[in-house]
Amino acid sequence: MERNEIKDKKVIVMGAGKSGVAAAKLLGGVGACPIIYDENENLDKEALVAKVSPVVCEIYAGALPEEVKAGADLLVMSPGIPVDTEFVDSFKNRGIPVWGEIELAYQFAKGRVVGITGTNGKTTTTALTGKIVADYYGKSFVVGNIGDPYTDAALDTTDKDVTVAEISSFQLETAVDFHPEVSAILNITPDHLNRHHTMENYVACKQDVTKNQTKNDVCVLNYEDSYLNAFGASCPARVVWFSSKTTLKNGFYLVDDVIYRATEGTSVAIMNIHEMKLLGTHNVENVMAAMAMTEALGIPMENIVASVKEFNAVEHRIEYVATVDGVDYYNDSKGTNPDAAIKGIQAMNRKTVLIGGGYDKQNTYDEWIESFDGKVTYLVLIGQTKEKIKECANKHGFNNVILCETFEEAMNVCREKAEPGQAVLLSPACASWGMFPNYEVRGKDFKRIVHEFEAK
Ligand code: UMA
Repeated sequence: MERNEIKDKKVIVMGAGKSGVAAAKLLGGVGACPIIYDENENLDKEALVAKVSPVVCEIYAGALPEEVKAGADLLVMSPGIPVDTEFVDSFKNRGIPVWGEIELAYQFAKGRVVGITGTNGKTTTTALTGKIVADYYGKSFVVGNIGDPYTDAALDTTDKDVTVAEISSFQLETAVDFHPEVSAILNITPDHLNRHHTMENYVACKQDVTKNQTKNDVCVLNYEDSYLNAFGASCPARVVWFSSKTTLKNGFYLVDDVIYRATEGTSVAIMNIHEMKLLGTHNVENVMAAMAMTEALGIPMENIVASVKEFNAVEHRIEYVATVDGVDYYNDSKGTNPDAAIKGIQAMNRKTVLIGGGYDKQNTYDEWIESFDGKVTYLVLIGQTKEKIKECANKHGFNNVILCETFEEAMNVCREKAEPGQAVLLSPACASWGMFPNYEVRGKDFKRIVHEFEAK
């Protein structure tokens, strides 16, 4: 299917969340006939009609009639819906193209594209890269997994624009022609294995951000990540490395709190990390990746550094909320896997009561528990994984574990257990699903309750 063939075509949009709504609107805007299908039989169709308005769509919830399926010319998938299913195969087997929402946007978007993936740090790096681009060019489109669908912005982009897209492994699974001029893979640690089944599949998905790149393009990679270090040799794009541990001959690296840019063995000091507002070595890595990407776009280093100095932490990422009764509350709801949650603990410089648990993505929690390092006084657990994590904590000799049925109950327990001078940290190492629609709602709920504590 070519973009100029889409007019009057029947396109099934699977999923009625953010991505599905935006995809249907784009399709309506280019003259196609979107048909939204969501497996939730209790879908609020009226609310959906209002969201896609003025575009008019057929809507199916719970089941899709065979004749509608048979008449489709294209299937557009929302990222949260698995693609290794009989439903998706039935389209592929008939030669019907299957695109992800990102691919649909890419087909209609103009200008230069930056694609950022990795297990952790994507959102901070994407927001920072978007800021550097906007500060220099006066404008940037910041889209994708960060929360604003690419299809919402695609038709507004022009040849002069730069789009900075955070791309998850789910979104890469259904990318076809998606071709960023500059890409980055920040790190790869186990996550979403319930969807991708094996680590091998997950790593391959992440590397696919480069699959349409050539040596005229740039891919920014983390030198310290063993998967990425190995991938460098076969990466189809020109690689720019960054490292927080090794002095590189080429690339960006950190020594004694200073970021350097090395070219053929000659190094130039770029900035002292105390000049930035972000905390933690993982954030220095994110900054180096953003520097490498924006340098590749042609932005002068002095402009890049000025933007980095101004940039603040993003919401839900080790975000300070308030101090109540001498206890500091931090929202790290974006800590949706053990590796991200380890960064949350590492950033705490005092005794901490920790809220963990949530949806089971079949991760293991040993390294997370080991990272507590005497800092965590109580582990307050919620959600589907609470028993599994408790067992793991006990195995590692950590017994101050409290299980709670609701989030409110967990918050009250934290308030009771935390002493003045200590911290309460929401950094659950799990997705929010099952208790919340997404991590943002979980983080906002945390902040709401903290502010209620404040008011009492
Ligand atoms: N649905 C089905 N069948 C299923 C699963 C879901 O019909 O098997 C339906 C649900 O009933 C619901 C809709 O699909 O109505 C939800 O679609 P979705 O899960 O793709 O969610 P969206 O609201 O479209 O949000 C998606 C991303 N969600 C996921 O990847 C799970 C958002 O990333 C992203 O911000 C948004 O598109 C805009 O591009 C969130 C996320 O959790 C933040 N991402 C994961 C992560 O960061 O770890 C990858």
